[in-house]
Amino acid sequence: MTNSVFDSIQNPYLKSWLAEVVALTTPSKIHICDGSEEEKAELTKEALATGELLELNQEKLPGCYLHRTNPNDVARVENLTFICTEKQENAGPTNNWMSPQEAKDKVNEILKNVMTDRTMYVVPYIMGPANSPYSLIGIEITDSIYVVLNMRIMTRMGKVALDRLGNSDNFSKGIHSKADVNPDRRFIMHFPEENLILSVGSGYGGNVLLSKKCLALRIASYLGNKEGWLAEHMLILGVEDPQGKITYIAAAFPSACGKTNLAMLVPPSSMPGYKVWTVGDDIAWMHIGEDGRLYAINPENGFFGVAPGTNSKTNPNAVKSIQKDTIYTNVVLRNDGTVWWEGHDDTAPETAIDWTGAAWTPNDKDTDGKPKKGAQANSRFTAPAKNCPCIAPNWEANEGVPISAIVFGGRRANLSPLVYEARNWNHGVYMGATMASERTAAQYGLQGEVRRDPFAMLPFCGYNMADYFKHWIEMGKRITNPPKIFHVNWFRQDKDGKFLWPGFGENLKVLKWAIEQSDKSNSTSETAIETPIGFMPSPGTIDAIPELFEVNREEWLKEIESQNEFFDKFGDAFPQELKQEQEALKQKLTS
Ligand code: GTP
Ligand code: SPV
Ligand code: MN
Repeated sequence: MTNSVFDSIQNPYLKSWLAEVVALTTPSKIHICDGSEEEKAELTKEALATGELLELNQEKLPGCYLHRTNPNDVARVENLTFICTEKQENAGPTNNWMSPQEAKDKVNEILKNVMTDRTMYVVPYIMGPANSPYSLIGIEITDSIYVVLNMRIMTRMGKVALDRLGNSDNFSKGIHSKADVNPDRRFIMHFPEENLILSVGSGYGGNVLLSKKCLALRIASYLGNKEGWLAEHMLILGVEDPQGKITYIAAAFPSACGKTNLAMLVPPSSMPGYKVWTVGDDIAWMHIGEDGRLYAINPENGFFGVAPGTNSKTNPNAVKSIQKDTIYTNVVLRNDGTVWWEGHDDTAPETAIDWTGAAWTPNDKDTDGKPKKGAQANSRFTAPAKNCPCIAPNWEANEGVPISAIVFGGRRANLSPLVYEARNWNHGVYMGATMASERTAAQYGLQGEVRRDPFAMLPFCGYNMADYFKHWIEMGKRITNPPKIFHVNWFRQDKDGKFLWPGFGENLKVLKWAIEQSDKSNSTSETAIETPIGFMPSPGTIDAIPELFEVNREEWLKEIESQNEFFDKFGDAFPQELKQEQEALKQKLTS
């Protein structure tokens, strides 16, 4: 049955692996994706026929479709995500671990004959610009058209990837099946030692677009540690100043904490002549260049962004990016065939269809009496990067862009000031390692609870995080011309729970200070003062209320205790360098 399809595949390694997966999953049909427009049209038609996609108003939103996931399947499942290394210690204390054999047995039982009545799609893809030396190739096998159409936006997919692969065996293998979308039979398994990913029982974003969190972060971070580079949960942007000089920044914030917003920032009217260019909004792969600087590429080809809160005030460039060729997931469907969500430009429609497909009005109440939301809190859009009006002209540069500043941030109602600068690389690594944030809807769990999320990588590090911290320290020794490192917090609140900082476009004022600091060989000057936690803007340098810069010594000493609860998990593997940074901070706070 499969001969003619397999004939189009020359690569012997791919051929034999496909044969294995076909024998296991016994699909009724096989489709090797070429990435063409005709293929897109054909698959879209099929998805519309089955209801997997709903057509939106093609006049107002050309090329746009809506998808609804199973209500039991609306976010990443960290509790069902595993790192399956031979030795448990290589997964470390922050990852769920399962032995590779046990994991495969579990998943293969679910994959057995799972595609009997389904088509198996083979999705070849490149992460990174098609000709970049830093790009990686993956093959995702899936039984979901939604996945294929999303991968088509999020990666360089189809013939281009097979061509680049040639006869090499150097590709990441991924198998995905929605199976019966049953949370009890849902697993996202990673085998970094084999460059293999197995995902079953889900149809949602980060669980199933295996290019993204699974390959570009979990597997890639493992490879980066082995090969001497960094795979990070970071946006990449360029700030152009009025003289036309562009400075590139990479920034790590946890999920749903403002990466897409910052990456597409529109300068406030108080900063004429400035412009922000987007290179990436979620993932950065960073290598050391010949000049000793750190260079970043965005491995992705699109944005899988949070819909709620996206409007012309918060993110006009995202709004413009999602007017065509966009797949919406779990948002409200209006009567005119357009979409809506909480925090949209338009006021709520009087009547509409909510994300579950049920009739909805903004007056509806949940069982707890609170207003019932029309869009799922983690509803998303998938949009091509080329739709973005501020996409950097060089965003696909093979060598990447040189990074002058690295910014860490979290969602902290208290404690953390608007911005502070690390004293040196290792202090910066300590700042990344001690990141914490309030939980958002991007993952299951108690919303709002503060949890430690080092480098915004807690859910995405494919190996022992103690080794990850060491890798960052080691990289610092090799980067002869390092970026400066900063920590920001857009989310500090007053006693009534009101944000103290306006955020969004205003954040550029903070980036401007960081860029100016990065240009200086010596951080203290008229524009910066030294505090126990690092350098901060001198009073008046950034136009912001003084509370945003408060450093409460008692709270910080408590923070150190909480950091230790986390650090202690790593035992002896935890790097001494970070303990020394913490000791130095403690001394400064108590002297
Ligand atoms: P992932 O795609 O999950 O990795 O997340 P992300 O970091 O790209 O998140 P995104 O930019 O979509 O942030 C979404 C949430 O952060 C929305 O609720 C925004 O309103 C909020 N947000 C972003 N920037 C700011 C800011 O400067 N201030 C405040 N108060 N909220 C912000
Ligand atoms: C995140 O949760 O950090 C995301 C969305 O970027 S997902 O791809 O679903 O992981
Ligand atoms: Mn993310």
